[in-house]
Amino acid sequence: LNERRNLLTAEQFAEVILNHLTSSQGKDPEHASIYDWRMALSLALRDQVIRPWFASTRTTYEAEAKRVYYLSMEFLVGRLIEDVATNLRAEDVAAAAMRSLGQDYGQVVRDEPDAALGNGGLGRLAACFMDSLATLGIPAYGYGIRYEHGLFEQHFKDGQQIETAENWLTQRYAWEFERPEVRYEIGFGGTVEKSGQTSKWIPAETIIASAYDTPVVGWNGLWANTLRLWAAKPVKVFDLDSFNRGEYLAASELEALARTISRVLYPDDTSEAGKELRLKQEYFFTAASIKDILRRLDSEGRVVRDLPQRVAIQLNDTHPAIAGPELVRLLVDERKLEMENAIDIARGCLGYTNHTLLPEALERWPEPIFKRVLPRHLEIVREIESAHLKASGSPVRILEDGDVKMGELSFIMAHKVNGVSALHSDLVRETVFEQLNRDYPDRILNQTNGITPRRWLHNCNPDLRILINDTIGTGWPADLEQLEKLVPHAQDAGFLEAFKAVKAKNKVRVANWLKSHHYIAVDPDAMFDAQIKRIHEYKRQLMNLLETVALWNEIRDNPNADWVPRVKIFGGKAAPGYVVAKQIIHLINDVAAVINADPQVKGLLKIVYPENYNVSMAELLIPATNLSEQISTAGNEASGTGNMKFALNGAPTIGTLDGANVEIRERVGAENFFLFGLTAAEVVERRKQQNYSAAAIAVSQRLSRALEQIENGVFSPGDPDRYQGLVQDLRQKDYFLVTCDFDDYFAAQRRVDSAYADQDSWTRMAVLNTARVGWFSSDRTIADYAKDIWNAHSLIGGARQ
Ligand code: DL6
Repeated sequence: LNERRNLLTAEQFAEVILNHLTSSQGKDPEHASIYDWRMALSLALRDQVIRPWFASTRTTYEAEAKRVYYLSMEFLVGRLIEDVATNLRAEDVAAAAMRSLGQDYGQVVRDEPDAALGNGGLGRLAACFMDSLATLGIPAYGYGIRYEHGLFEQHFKDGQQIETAENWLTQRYAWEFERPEVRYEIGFGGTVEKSGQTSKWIPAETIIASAYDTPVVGWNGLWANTLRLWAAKPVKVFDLDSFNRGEYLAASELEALARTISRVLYPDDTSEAGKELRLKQEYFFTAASIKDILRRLDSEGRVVRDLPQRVAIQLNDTHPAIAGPELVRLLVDERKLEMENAIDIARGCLGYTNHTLLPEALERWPEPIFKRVLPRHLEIVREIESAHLKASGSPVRILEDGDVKMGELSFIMAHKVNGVSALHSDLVRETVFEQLNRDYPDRILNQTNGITPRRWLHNCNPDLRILINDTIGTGWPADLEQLEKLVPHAQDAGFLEAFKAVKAKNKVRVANWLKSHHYIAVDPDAMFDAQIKRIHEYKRQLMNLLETVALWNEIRDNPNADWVPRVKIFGGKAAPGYVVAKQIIHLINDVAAVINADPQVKGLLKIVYPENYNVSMAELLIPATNLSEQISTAGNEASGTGNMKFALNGAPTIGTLDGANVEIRERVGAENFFLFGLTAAEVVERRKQQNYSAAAIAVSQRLSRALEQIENGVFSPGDPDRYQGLVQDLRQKDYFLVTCDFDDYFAAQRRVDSAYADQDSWTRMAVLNTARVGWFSSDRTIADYAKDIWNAHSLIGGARQ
């Protein structure tokens, strides 16, 4: 296996880079820009992936191994240079080669734009899973959409979020290979022709799905899988007749229309977009992927009966739920199988992961839209529904109230359904799929999320990596639970000092970056307290902000008390159409402007909110953070993965018993976690009470004062009524129980202050967080999916260590 790695010396690697600079970029070193150097470096690294990539494909064919297909609307990949270099174990060689060419390796690495083909947790999880599938040597493809514009760029104008289009493809993407020969026709609309028992769909409109492949190499360069992204193209590129008539726009219309399908990532991860275009996007990439899977099966000389033995298809949420009906359609209409047999075969392949309980995020398509876009699929959904009703006697329907319910469809078409943390999976069983769980009692299982330790410790925190390597050896990136070996070192004063020094250095790095990129000065000796994630009411950035205002008041009331200096860091984007979330952003910036300008709290409290939070920003901020804010209303955060990243990098959590927080706390120890707030069961009970928010506000003088300040315009003097609506909602409704958890949260924050004041014990706590969260490696998650859902196997066995 090791022969798959083509270990070059720095001199040899420099030569490869120079070759690419001249032959691929057409530049000589004297005239090359940083972009040229980055492309040359990336292409040189990509070259090194080819050997393991080809070898992995060959091994998979020879072993006749089962393949995993991960279907996801989102892959939030981020930058790749460091990822590829370290997985190839070539980071030192690459850095030395660039140095020898007179280039600053770090600067070139940072020049790479983030591939932002995702909104948040769900998309980043998919990217971590791709890394782990390759590291474990499990044959797999990721299938998604090659969006021309990734997640929008966020700017602040007068404190308000402004969105502009993201343009990652205006530069060439170094990592991908275009596959013009891999193309499928994808239809929409039209009619269904019947002839006896057979049906044939005649689409009204057809576009082409065209493949672009990015190899994904795993740790040690032993295995590489493929991320295959589909771009939409027209069947006929250009209409010459129109052009010749002088109708220039009409001549290109076909192309523009087709390309619309893969043009933009929907910037909303929690609510069904309600757009026909979104349904078309979902069908587009799912149908292309299913055709590709069947083509590969055919090429191996297999028959469709073999599908469940050869193929595991995982649906990343309901977005690719149409995979079930599409596979059934192809099996029945084209391969002439019986309907029930086709449904069973499809179910044998499909697994479905649920990522949210929020009702607005469980997709439903109005039947008229569904029928207009996918008329044959609607018929098949009816067949699936009646087969389910007949087999189970269940009252649960897929078609209800004029909608096609994609959650129910996914559940019924999957042989396994999983939640993403223990609590979430329990709630999936007890709430959204309560009846279906009774109908199919063994179908739901839990797979707690994980994160790749390569990106989220090894690469983003180089000084901690070195300290850990020096302390327990280098086996941990492939076996993260080895971090447990750090536990005894939590008693070692020398180790604690070194650990603290790493954190201090990372904080200086962030302070310098804030100064140079955002013109904000922060004191690196203050506690860095971070809440970085999408802005959503259930995540309760508003509660964090209210606590900040209350703390500001207390500091001003008692300026001579022993305050622990804090920098509150916020980061995150709001969906462009989510009005309340955008108001929260505005308020954070307004509060920041007032507090940061107040000389009375100077040096004690500061709010920073760098714009355009993305994966790369997370990689910078997480290693520098002291306190991780995971404060969602219990029962709402399916898992969280930021919580794992912070703990791994030595930031204890202040949090509720929500999502994976529960399991993180169990592992790091209750004494190393700042718990507060209502439990999920208590949340349900509290919501049944009358006027619960008014009652909570009435007993909290601190909260009342902060709310009054906000509603009276203390933070928006030029527009004093700006936040009346926001505060009124808290007073009258407060669905996410900000007011009910506020006092307990404030008290937990003061426990944090006291704990932080004792730096030795704080650092011990931080070390124990790092040492005990190894279980949250996505390698463990993927190994469990492979065993419990996919029945897929590693083809590199123990060699990955
Ligand atoms: O499972 C990945 C991630 C979880 O960690 C988050 O807790 C959850 O909010 C997120 N869910 C979504 C919802 N998208 N949809 N549909 O992004 O998934």
